[in-house]
Amino acid sequence: MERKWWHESVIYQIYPRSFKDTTGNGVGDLRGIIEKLDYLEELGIDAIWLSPVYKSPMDDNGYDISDYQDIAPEFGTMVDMEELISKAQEHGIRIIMDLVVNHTSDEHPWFIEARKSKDNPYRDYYIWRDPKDGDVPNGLQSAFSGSAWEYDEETGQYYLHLFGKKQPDLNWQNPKLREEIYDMMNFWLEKGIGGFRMDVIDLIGKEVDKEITGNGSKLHDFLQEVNRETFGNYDVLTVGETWGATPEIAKLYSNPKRNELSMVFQFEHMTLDWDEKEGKWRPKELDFKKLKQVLSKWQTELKGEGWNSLFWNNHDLPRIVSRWGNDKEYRVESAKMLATLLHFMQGTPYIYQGEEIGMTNVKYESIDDYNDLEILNFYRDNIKKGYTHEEMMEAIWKNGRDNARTPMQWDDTKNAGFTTGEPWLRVNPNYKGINVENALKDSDSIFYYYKKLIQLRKENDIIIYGDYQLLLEDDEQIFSYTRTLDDEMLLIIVNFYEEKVEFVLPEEITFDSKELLISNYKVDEGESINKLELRPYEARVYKLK
Ligand code: TEU
Repeated sequence: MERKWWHESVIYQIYPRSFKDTTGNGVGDLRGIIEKLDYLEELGIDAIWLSPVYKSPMDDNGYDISDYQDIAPEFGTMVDMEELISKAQEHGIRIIMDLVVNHTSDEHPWFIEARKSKDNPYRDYYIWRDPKDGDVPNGLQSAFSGSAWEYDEETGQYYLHLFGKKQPDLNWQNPKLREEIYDMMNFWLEKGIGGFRMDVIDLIGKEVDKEITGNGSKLHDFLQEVNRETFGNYDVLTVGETWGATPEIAKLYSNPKRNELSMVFQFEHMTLDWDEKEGKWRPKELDFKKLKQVLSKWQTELKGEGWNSLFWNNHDLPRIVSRWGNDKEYRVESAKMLATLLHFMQGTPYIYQGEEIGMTNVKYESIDDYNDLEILNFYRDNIKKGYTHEEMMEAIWKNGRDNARTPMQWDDTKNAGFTTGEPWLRVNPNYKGINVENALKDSDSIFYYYKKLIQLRKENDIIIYGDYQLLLEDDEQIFSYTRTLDDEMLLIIVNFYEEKVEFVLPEEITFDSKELLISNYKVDEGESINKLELRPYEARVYKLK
């Protein structure tokens, strides 16, 4: 495959509402991001995936857009946005905009028009159906609880919303709508952005009457058209949020020959501790061997024919150090271990704000301390069904999206230095210890470990292009793999758990010289690696020749 800048980049995701407030209104803003560009440059990232900053009633914190070509006043102005794009560029950082075009807000002028009458010119921008036997048209469900159909009194029809009621789905079958979207995308591309992260893009080909939502038959035709009409003419990164992708499907999106997207962002590894039927609200124990299988499958099956994202976190997922690490005695060690495991794989790594300082999940007792629409709907509907408050909170503590959305912890002053006002969501009480200021003072911090991982990627082509091979497939505790390019090999060894464990180097791995690239404990460089006792969450990477 032809080399692209985004093969070699590390992306940092910002959830602007929670990053840095400069006005004292309790909500993060664009000037806050501009203020922290030095910090991000120090970390070494190449691009920011900016969660939505467009005008929005904020029912889903910006994933419900009412004007694609304006900035939400709580985040700033278009002038701030242009300044962010150009200042970021001076720091060597590109801005990837979040593109939410599966749906708009119900306060978008298109929807306000569309709902006026059945013959309104905008009616067909959305998806309307007649009632069936006095009830919803079919069984499609909203990701945020209940039916995906909402009755509209005025015109006597239902509209579709695969997410919240205030997020009506757009009708991509309508060429006029597609053209408007392309104009809007070109407006942003002309401003010099570095690309798009495309929200739930696998849903735009939906075939409503067949109850098909993901991977509809016209999905890839649409994406080829989007590419041709918009970003195909620019050297940008496009990443599709594709929940339902298999490696085969991922190649359709991301094989460069097909002119669709740069890469997929898929979740197979992140749903392994969810119940098959009931999903994340009924979590189960992680099957570690399955995790090895799934991550390895994605490494080998895309090889040369597609490109994947590498991530443990985003604004919808709980904090990885609390989820699969240990956020108490081994917070630092386990955060570094998880980072090591991921950052030596092939793909483009994404770091979610706060991950680089090992921010953790939160446990608030009262549902009133939560904000997320998905959490609140889940709580309300299940309390109605007879579940207890305690049962609901257990589930929310584990997998609720607000775990990722508590304000960024900058220092140990009030509200973690995030705001001088009242934060929109309570700051995690552990901010006195876990914050950026502390991390920057400590050369052994998680922050400097991430910095080093990013640097190593810049200095070693093997991390980007090397062949992947899983070792010790059946081991219940160790995740080990190699990457190979020409006469070089990287050997990655991690103990995924707290118990000590013995690592025995497989006989097929031979070498003349070894160099320790990174580790999360002090290691005697001369130590033989034929047999090692791995400490709790120990991670090491060797370069072998
Ligand atoms: O997420 C899509 C999505 O499927 C999630 O909402 C998912 O159902 C849930 O988080 C699983 O826990 C994207 C955005 O990332 C999310 O923030 C938005 O709420 C959603 O789309 C709607 O735009």
